[in-house]
Amino acid sequence: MQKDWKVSRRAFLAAAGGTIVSLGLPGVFIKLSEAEQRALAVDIRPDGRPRLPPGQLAVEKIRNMGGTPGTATAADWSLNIHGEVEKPASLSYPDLLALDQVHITCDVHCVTGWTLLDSQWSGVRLATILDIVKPRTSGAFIIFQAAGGYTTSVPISEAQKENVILAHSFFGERLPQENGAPVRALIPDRYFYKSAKWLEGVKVSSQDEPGFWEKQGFSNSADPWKEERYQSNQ
Ligand SMILES: Nc1nc2c(c(=O)[nH]1)N[C@H]1C(S)=C(S)[C@@H](COP(=O)(O)O)O[C@H]1N2
Ligand SMILES: [Mo]
Repeated sequence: MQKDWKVSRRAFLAAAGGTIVSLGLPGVFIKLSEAEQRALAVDIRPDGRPRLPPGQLAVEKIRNMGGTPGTATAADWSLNIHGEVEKPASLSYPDLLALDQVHITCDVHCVTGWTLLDSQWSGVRLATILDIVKPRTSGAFIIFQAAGGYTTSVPISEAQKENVILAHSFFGERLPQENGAPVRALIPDRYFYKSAKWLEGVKVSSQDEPGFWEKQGFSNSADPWKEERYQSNQ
């Protein structure tokens, strides 16, 4: 896996190409890739962590990373929230829109090495939904269940953070199909494989359940700033 990572990173660098950009000094132009340009333009987050986690390169546009798409539309989508909860619930798309809406601007970090800075998402905090279903004290993990059997998980404490949302919109438009329409999870501060597209269920569980990528050796904690890409790194 380490080997694959190096190969794909090299291919990625080659694909990023080079453009002439101004660094803001009059008359001074330096040849930089767009990715390097963006990396230079940003530095430290309000929480003190570097804007670009180690080993990541910024990209200008979200990359479609594939997966088994769902077939649900906004008209027939429903989200099953179940497991270790006092009040299991099923939410329709209109139900989701009727809850408190949040608009967040955040960076997302794919484990293959790209980071999209300042992406804009709208949706509902997962914490808002958990308040409705009332997790039991035994509920320690959130298992995200998506179309085609894709799953991923985080501890419930992680899922309740303010910037963890179920997103229906991206840059002010309904989420494109390839990015997980009608609704995907968004966990900005974990590698992007923790953000399940084409979301169908949220299970509150007393036990963790290794997800689709986690079972294949990717990190379960997936912290980009600790560069937790693979299980062997932990
Ligand atoms: N259902 C589902 N969700 C998924 C995936 C997937 O294959 N299926 N891939 C994950 C990975 S590895 C990444 S990087 C992001 C990619 O999201 P994007 O295609 O919108 O860029 O989705 C994550 N969520
Ligand atoms: Mo990814």
